[in-house]
Amino acid sequence: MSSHISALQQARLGYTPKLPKALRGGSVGVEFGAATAPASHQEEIQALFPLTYGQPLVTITAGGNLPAGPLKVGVVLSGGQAPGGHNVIAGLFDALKAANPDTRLYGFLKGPGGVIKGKYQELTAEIIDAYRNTGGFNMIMSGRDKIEKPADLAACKANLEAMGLDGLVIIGGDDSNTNAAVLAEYLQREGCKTRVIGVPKTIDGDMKNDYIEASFGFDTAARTYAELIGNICRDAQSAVKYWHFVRLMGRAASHVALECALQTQPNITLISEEIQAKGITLGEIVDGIVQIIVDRAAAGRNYGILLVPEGLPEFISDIKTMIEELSTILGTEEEYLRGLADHSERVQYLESQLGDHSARVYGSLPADIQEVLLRRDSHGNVPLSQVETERLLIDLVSDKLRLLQSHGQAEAVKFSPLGHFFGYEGRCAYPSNFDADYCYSLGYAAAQLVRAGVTGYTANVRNLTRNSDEWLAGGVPVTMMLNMEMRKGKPTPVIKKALVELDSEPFKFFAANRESWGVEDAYIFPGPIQYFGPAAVCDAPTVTLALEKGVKVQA
Ligand code: FBP
Repeated sequence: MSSHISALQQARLGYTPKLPKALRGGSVGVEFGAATAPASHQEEIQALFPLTYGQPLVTITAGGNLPAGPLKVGVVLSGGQAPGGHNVIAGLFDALKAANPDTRLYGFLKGPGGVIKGKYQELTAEIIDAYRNTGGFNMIMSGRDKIEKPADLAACKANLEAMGLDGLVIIGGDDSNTNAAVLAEYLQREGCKTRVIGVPKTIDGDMKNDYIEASFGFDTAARTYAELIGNICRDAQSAVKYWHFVRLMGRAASHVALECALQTQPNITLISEEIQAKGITLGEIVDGIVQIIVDRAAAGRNYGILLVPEGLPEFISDIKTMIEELSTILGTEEEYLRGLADHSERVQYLESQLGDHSARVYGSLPADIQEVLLRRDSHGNVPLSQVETERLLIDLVSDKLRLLQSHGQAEAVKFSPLGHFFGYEGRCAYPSNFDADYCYSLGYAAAQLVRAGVTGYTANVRNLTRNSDEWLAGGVPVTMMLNMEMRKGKPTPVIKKALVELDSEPFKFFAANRESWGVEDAYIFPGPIQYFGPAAVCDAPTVTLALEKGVKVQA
């Protein structure tokens, strides 16, 4: 790391994250609740996780006496970056060292692949101190490998045993926490002493349920994008000549787009889950956008802001079907396709293999999007962050407006569109105070779960809309959050992704207000994240979390 650091980084290194009361004292204990079960597929899940199924919820309490012997613990960052990851590691380190200064913490390098390959580094106070309250995962880096195949599980076990690890903390999203459960069960079955604890991470905000109120990183990422969107709203109002189409990261769920809409009140926000629920087609989406553009032009406003979630393509029924058909073709013929001479040969071949409607949908897309749709990541997902949906919408809206104008309609419209994508910009921002505190507390909680000797749990911290004094820390058994879903044609246990619910308070609030945000300018300008200052400016939770917890919010 460079020896020259910014003034803000210097100041943030000295920030002391807030901890829940129960985690602050010298001695802590755990309380076990009643046995748990997943909401569905109980028998299948029990059969797959006979040893870790049904474990009780854990609450961490002040004043207990968890074992204080020296431990060896590993930590790994998995998947996409999310602000606050370094604070999870710092919280873990501080809690372990507070319990016993001889405990040692090891960071596996470049994600779960580091556990499989046995690549790690001991994390000392000197290393940790340089990363406190900073964004990014660069302390030990991340990766998207999955610990899943029998050979990978066996390699992990061999490495964990060789290192003599008592615990492994996996910081990741729904897939990585599912993997943590698979590894926990496997290690227990094999008689390996390493217990596995997950920590809920993802800027997408889709790892949440009754026990996990938010995934870390969502707060900071959404605020970073909201600042930029607010700035663009102000620019649009000043220049009065551009329509900005902004795509926002979030592989599947639209939580990021919804939160940004709630923070900034732009003219149009598409919510994928609503589009899917109502079976809205791409043509209908375009018509809806054009209508607002025409109405604003009639009111003398040839400018505006539209937010589109990254995950949208997979929520439009005909595109979703087409992507599924492509996945099936890729499953058996990827090599043949890659061997074809060029793009047009690939398109020709695919059009002959896809169903009629899917072939038409695929054929209608721009060449660069057609190519991205042929890629898959290690989890079998289309890399949607590379699909320029905002540009596709701009093209389709422009075509529609031209058509209307050729019929003498929409004459007041002057449409000058600009496209933006806000994604990677938000994933490594300095964590907001909320994320800095939340992550540090999660790390602290994970350490107590390792000390308590439990395995197959995700650390949780609840009561997040209250003062951090009142936050409650503990652990939720991963098996309790699992359900069975079809993955690569096979029923597979996975943590259910939390999508935007149309009957949730955040969506209802948005739906009740969006009409007035369309034609009028009701923009809100949140400005940059503030790290020092009054709590109302620096420590507030997201609007999504506030509404979910019944806190009153003003439009
Ligand atoms: P995680 O689910 O691993 O946290 O990653 C989320 C995400 O940031 C998505 O929003 C985005 O689609 C994806 O990662 C991008 O992946 P990559 O970092 O591999 O380009």
